Amino acid sequence: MGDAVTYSREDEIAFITVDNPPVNALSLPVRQGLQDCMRQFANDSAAQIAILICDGRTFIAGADITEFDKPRQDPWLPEVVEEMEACDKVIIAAIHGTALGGGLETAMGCHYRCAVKSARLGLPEVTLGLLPGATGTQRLPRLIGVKEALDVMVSGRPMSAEVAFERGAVDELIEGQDLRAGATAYAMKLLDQGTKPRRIRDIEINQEGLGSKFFKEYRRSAERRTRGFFAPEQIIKCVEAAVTMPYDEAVQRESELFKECMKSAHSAAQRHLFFAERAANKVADVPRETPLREIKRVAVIGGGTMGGGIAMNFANAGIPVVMKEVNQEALSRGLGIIRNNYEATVKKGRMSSAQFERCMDLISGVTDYSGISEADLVIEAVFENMALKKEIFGELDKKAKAGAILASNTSTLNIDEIAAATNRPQDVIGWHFFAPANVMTLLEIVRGDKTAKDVIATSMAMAKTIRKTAVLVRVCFGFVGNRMFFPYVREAQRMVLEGVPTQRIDKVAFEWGMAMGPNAVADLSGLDVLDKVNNEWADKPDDPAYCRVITKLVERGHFGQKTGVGMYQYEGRKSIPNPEVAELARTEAAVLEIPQIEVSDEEIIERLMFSMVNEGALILQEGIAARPSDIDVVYAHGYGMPRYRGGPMHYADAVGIEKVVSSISKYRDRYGDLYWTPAALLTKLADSGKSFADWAREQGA
Ligand code: T1G
Repeated sequence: MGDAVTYSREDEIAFITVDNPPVNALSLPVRQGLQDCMRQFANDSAAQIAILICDGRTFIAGADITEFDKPRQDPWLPEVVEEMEACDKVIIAAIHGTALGGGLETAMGCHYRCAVKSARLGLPEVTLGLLPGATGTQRLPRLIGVKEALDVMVSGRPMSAEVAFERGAVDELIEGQDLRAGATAYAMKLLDQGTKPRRIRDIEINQEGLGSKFFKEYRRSAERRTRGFFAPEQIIKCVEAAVTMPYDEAVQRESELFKECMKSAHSAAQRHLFFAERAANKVADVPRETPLREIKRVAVIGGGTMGGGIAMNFANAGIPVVMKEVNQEALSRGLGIIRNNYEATVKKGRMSSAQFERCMDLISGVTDYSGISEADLVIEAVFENMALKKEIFGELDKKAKAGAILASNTSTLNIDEIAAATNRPQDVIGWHFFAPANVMTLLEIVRGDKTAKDVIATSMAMAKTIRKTAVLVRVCFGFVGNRMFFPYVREAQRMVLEGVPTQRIDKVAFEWGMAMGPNAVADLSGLDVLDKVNNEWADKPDDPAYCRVITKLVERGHFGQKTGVGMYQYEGRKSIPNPEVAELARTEAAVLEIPQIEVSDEEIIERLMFSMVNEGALILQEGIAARPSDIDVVYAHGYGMPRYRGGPMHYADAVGIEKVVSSISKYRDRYGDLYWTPAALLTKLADSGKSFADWAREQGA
């Protein structure tokens, strides 16, 4: 392994080249190397100008996140950036791939920036619960304006090179992909023009539009978008300092606030999810080099809400997709829903008409199995009924081409049983999308006992192609997400029976950070759907109180949002408490002899979250999920759990496994063993003072 950073010179142009695969992160050797090479340039009288450039697929993608939990080692990045800027000879940053976080801060320490058009530039630290801690909060507002800089940092979304150029963050766009040649030409141009170093720290902040209310207004708009997150407010404070303080003082302020973010539980959770999402891609028994099956055409069986959303994912990725429905009327309805969805996106300006036309052209419809035989991947998305799914897979076995992947969008049913309806169980796999399927990023991929490794590898890779975060799980009722969701809803329902108002339970869950409370989610998913799933559940607990209120509401034809009445009453999208529920709960509680009790907010959270964690531990014991962090990815991407909680298993580690077990035991003492027997894994971890993260490390997961 050569030096992470090397110095070379061609005539009067010096090259400072970073080579630290996979993403040129600013690890200690890179920071040290940058400082050394910069000093070499400063002292190299033959070198008139320098180009900072990176080998590999990207410019510097930020600080090395793996170093964050280790003691600080100098040189620290802000120092390197300041020293680079202070150089009295011009340094140009030549950018390809991504210049992110500390990478863009380093580039802003340079005097000029050039980039290929495919490059992206951003400060995504907020996605890690952090802020740009190497002068980024001071430099970007000077370069592109306060509002634009705040938007980039608070959203965490990168700019394209062209937008960065328009805004002044990039000085030269390189035509074509030969960055080195383009950067060299740009350097020559600057030399010819006798260009001097331009230091961003010396640029005055453009105060235009920054009236007295600017930050107040910005805070209000940001609050709505980043509810509950710690870091966005710290970023706003840094930019406020940039506008009101001298540069060096404001940099000091940035450094203080950076430290606060770094030690926050939020950042620990969000960094955990960063690595959890990347780990979820790795399947222990499916080697990275497993050859993938080619997916050029896709078919979707069922053009309902899920089927339509699924089809859109492939059209969005430029893959032709044929959608099958039982008759023309149903097909027209399905295609109509797709068209409406796209038109709504165009209206919101998030899609051009050309893109709209392109996607619609890629989606076709049939009412028989013609066209299915050309598909490399067939996804069944019909009603949640085993007999119907088996019938369809029997048909697909006859009609689909050899080697086609046969996937089911079932959300609970047994993939092995579905696969047994074919003569090619090795080609059968579960692809569990979440509603709305064209929006939700989670894809639970369910491997059956006979699913072939290349089918698994191809499915995981295709998930990336359609911009989904895939988590591989094994077969059990409800897989990972729904299986853990059942106890969550169960406890919410039990508390309603015990006299806790529906809206209070939801308010506590919402303030804890959930996108919606359990009762509101039940109404959104459809009480009839939940009730049907409960009744199909072979291992449903023998408990008459189990989701009793839902069962009773369904008997009265109240299915939630879709009927306007459920756990809440709905006036349009507005929900108001449904007095019928409290009445129903009192009546049923009396019949079931369930005492009305006082419940604290802490107990509400404990029962909702720890019932899930306990089920999560059972899932790990059974090997349904490969690692605790996979479960966290499922909940962050599929169930509206805020990233600053890190997912249920990380949350349990943050609370402390001993605390989780002692609370579970407390509820067992009150309710008995049926639901509240701590999982063996939990007890073992508590007894050994360990966490799920420790367990995962020991498993090598
Ligand atoms: N540090 C360490 N490892 C990193 C890394 C980083 N910054 N970025 C990526 N990796 C690893 C990743 O774990 C994976 O490892 C491999 O690289 C490929 O990544 C002071 C404090 C650049 C857009 O937030 O967004 O700078 O799994 O699978 O899909 O202000 O990685 O192969 O073992 O994601 O092509 C700010 C984070 C840091 C950018 C490429 N920077 N990275 O995506 O590959 S904080 C970021 C990304 C900071 C300063 C602050 C993406 C990518 P493995 P990958 P990809």
